[in-house]
Amino acid sequence: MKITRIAAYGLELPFKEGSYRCRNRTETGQTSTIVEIGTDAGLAGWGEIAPLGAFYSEAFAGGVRAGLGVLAPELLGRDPREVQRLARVMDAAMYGQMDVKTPIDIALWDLFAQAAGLPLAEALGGRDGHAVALYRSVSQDRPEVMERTARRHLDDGYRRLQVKVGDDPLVDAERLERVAALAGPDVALYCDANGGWTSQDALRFLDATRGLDYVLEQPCLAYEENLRVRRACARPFVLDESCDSLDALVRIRADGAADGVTVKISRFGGVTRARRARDLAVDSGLMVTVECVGGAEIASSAIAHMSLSTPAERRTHTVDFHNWFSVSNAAGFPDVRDGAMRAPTAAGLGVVPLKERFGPPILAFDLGGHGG
Ligand code: 0XW
Ligand code: MG
Repeated sequence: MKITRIAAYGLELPFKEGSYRCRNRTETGQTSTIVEIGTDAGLAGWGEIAPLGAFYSEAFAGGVRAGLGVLAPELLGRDPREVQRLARVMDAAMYGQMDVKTPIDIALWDLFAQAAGLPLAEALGGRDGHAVALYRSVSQDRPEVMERTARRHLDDGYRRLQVKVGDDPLVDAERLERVAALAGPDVALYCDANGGWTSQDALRFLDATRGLDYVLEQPCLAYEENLRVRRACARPFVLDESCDSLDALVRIRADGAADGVTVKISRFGGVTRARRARDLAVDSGLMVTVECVGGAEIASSAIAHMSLSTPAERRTHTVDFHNWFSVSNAAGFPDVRDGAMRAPTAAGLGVVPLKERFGPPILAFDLGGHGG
């Protein structure tokens, strides 16, 4: 099988809720870049990356799209099923830039699984269970507004809430108190600062919320600051943004720096490396959330397949990003039920991209032709 075409499309994803705020920054939507890889076998693979915003990580749509123009020519004519080799081909052509590599790598795994006649979860070693528990982020806002947002998410069936903190720790404590009082003891609560606090803020928050039951996630940005908080924290502790490489994960393991980690597919350049990080985390006795930074059904499908191929006893939860946005980019994704997400059962990602919604490609490279 040969790669004969690599095209990329742009799609704006407005938040259904109008906006989303985390780490004290508000966005009204995410800009998705969708990659299509065509082959001489008539199969096509699809991938997606939708950075949250340039404030959140070293990724933004313009950079992703410029990078795709560099990488695409490197892959034309090659066998898409050689996913490991093509990850090294991309690394040789481009140092780092994991968000650029992500949609290509996901599309290659889509093709690999299609060629094997397997859903991606099975191609990754098997589906453990049929559904993954979902959490829903409660966007950062005034405490009384977050209480109303939490009420909506609970009414929509979510039973795990991620309260966005990272602001003034005493106002954050009020945010959590209101959501906790509303949610009751049967709802799992996570307080995710996305690195918005200093260690001093985090310790003040811990002190103000001693009587509440929740998991603390990524209080500070710097790893060493999180380590100081971890040493003073008597509750379960998750690192997300600090879990940004295999080296970082090895350090988290050696330092006992967390009880769980979040493996964002785009932080690792796609399925190829995110799977390695996931497996290392599982074998290190850590709880694991596999997700990504955003996206619609194409991204959600990669998230669902990777989450379901994670051992159930080590899987925390995940996120149904496609339900955050008012625009869909693929059909055939199973409905979320009872606060849990299933993965498609058709070969590959198992969704049908709605190509007619994508408009003309923003870049396209064809084997033997010109590209750009
Ligand atoms: C909740 N998320 C998955 C959405 C944004 O990408 C940030 C991220 C998080 O872990 O907070
Ligand atoms: Mg997080």
